Amino acid sequence: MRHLGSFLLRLLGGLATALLISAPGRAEDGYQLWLRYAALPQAEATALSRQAGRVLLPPKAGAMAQAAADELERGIAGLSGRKPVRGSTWQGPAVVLALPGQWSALQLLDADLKALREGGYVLRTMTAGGQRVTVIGAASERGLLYGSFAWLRALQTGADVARLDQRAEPKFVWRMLNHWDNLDRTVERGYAGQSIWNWWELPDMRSTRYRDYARANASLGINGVVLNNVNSKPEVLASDWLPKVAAIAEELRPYGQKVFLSVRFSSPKELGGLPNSDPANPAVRAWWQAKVDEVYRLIPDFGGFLVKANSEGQPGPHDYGRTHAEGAAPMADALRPHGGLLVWRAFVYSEADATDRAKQAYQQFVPWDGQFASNVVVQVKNGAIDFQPREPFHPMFGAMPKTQLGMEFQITKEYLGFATHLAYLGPMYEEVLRADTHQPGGNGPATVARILDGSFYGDGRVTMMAGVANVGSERNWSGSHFDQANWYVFGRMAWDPELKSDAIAREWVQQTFSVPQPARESIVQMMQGSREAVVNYMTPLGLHHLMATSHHYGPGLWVSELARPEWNPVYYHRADKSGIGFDRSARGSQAVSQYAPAVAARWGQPATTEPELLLWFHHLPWDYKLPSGQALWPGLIAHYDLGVQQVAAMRARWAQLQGVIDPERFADVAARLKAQERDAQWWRDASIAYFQSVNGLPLPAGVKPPALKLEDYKAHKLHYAP
Ligand code: BDP
Repeated sequence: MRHLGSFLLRLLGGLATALLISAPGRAEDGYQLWLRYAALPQAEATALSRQAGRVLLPPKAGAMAQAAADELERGIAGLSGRKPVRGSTWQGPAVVLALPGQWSALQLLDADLKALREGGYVLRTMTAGGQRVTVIGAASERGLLYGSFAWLRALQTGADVARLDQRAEPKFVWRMLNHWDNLDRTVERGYAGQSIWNWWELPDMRSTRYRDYARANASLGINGVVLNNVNSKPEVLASDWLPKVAAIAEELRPYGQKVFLSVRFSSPKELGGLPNSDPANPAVRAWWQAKVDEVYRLIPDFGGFLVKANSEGQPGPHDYGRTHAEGAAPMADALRPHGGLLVWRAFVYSEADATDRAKQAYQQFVPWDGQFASNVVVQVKNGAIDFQPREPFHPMFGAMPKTQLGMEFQITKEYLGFATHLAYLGPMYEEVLRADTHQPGGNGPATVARILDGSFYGDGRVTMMAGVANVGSERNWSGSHFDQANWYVFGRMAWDPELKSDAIAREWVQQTFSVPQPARESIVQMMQGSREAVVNYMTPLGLHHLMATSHHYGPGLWVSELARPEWNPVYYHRADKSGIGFDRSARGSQAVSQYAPAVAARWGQPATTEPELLLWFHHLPWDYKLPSGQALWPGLIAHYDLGVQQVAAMRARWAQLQGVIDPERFADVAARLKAQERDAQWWRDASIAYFQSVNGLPLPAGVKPPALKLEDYKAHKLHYAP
């Protein structure tokens, strides 16, 4: 009896162990991103292999339709355990890729398909020609590609795929990634290894990663990729470099992405040997024309150029006394006959005037509204300073109705703890896109999203949303598993800026981790709060740009000795004995006046400015009463403490998932969260120590003093930070 009992116990123990081991699945390294196509539960898998045992391709399928079918095969095989048969005859249940006029059984759908915008698709389960079919239909092969990914996403996120009826279209014409990749394979602000472009080995050798990268982009609808850093080198346009670019273009083409290059304004002089690069010089115009023609001979569907001019030491039209619009003209004119786009960045600030950096882009662009050519998009960062954990929306949005403005978000987390800290950027993108600019003169609400996607103007303009990529040579692509979600959410919002960050997080989690619903929801909650945690421990209440010099990782609030005033954190927080914050109201720099009157009025007064942006717009005494009832000094400290607590809570949440998440990814995330908690504490302590040294105020009762002295925080230097 006792033997039997212990045998049973051991058996049960063994079973439990087996369950635990099998539950989290095999170790995963993250390479497959959200395209894992992990097996569905048995009943669903069987139903799927019945419904999707065949994939029907239109008779004259081109590369993008082939890529769509490849993905369907890969996905169905993974999810159902059975590889579908590819065919072109109408028999039995099937997934049908449908373009107008190509299947007689689907004639009724043709009008709907033709009406779709480029890239749009319909997903529909229906009976046609006597068969139960799943139709993935579009006006063009690009739509078939996006529709296939969308259907696979629906399968993995619990949609009722036996009764599907969806229609979707991209809201932006251009959905772009900007790589800040250098030609030597280093990546500016890259935290995921080297550049994925192995320039040295190109064009002869082509990594299989190029296709997998293109697949991931296509799954989100990304259709443009700028290959190289905005701080560009002239060599990228050299005749012996362009074949490398052409090779990448070839790899991305079947997945619907055009390549773009960042080019250096002074290329005519530096590469072409001309005496200058003055846009008014006919020889300069001719040089650009010849160069662009050469590029298009090699890459007929080349996307265009991205230019950073007169910014942070880059050459530009101001060098010749010309405006940005004048500077853009020669390149725009050269690209236009080929259908090429010129993206001109608005991230500029004066080399000479340090009054308020937040005002300078507006000053350099808005007066020239309407002067940029029809194939130019001016690319504006989400906020007026520089990719901070929180910024108000850029005042240029809505202020240049006659100019095509595009969004530039940063996906790579330069100012939010690199790939070390977990911060899901969905809520940040959403906050900016939803913001109401209150600009007059358009249709409906003037949100940033509606201004950018053109619906506010309704004039069929060229629209664009770009994200600075966080992709590199690391096996998991983004340096950390959760940073994959930032690539994902950027792409989804570039498709539709009205999508909600939590819904996107849910989708991503469901495809990325095969875990039960409560665990999924716990991960989503952790993600949703993560960016606010960073704001709390780094730059609460509207503070900004307090990061250490050059690498921007840890705190550097005390830095004051850098050559230009606006490179120093003290320029931004302006803390002294009497108060803290940057006065951008009518009493201060008047930056608020760049916003529409309703917004200027709200942000012009501390009482009507939301606490999240208070010190962005106002310099306030340390005893200023916050809406919470607390005075500013204890209120500020409370935010730092909250930030640390939020990271601790994220860690605790994650710890509960041990045994549920596969061990490899579990351990990697756990290690990063541990480092993040340490860094949050460091930010909190260093910030409190510094501000206390300035205001001389005691710590409120119950507040823990910083672990070290201010001098120790100042002395703490990071070597070789990426
Ligand atoms: C800043 C980065 C710098 C970039 C610059 C830019 O620190 O590396 O070159 O933005 O966007 O945030 O041009």
